Amino acid sequence: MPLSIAAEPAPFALDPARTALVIIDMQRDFLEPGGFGAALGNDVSRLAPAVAPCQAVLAAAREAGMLVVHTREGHRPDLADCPPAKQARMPPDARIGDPGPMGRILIRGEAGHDIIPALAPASGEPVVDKPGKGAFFATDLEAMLRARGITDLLVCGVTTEVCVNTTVREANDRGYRCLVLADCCGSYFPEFHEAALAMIKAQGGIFGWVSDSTRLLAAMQA
Ligand code: C5J
Repeated sequence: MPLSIAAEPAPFALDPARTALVIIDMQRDFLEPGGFGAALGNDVSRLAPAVAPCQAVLAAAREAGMLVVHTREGHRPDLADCPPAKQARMPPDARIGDPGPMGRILIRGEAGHDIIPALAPASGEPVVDKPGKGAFFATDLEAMLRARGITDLLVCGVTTEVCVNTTVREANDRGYRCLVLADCCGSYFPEFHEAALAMIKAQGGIFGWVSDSTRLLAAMQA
């Protein structure tokens, strides 16, 4: 019997056996000073409020035996998978691959590329390294989900309007039902966060549902 999660635009039926928690890009490069987010001129402290709700949802998903997938945005050290157009849009002294306080900016294997310690992947939880904004682009995420019979995604992470939104759109086009947890997502721009969530749930849930950690956990703990 699926759980019913209060959500907009309608309740979301959740079967933990067919659902994966996908935590998008909760990396030091986005949440801590000196990384990619800061290089783009953002106030990285704006993402901090999403951490504690993500931790609570992660603990509940592990307890329920759900598949947990973590993603990381980043590039190969030789930058072979980094489109020049992506790099060119950054300040000349702080581009992808340039040295920074957490190692080379947005490069796999560097300290800044790591997931923040508060949300560190547990042993056995897949980590998907992605070169783009969407978690399905140039990754094996879809193969992983199909192999495990996953049909629905709980989506958390940063930033709401960029990698979360892109991933949810990609997932929706592939037939996955996505429930985005608003307080588990964050943006450097509060107005973009709100608009991104509004877009997902508008028009009868044009590409997903929106709820929050409180409503999800209430249903899971009942
Ligand atoms: C961005 C992301 N904002 N993870 N990446 O460039 O949302």
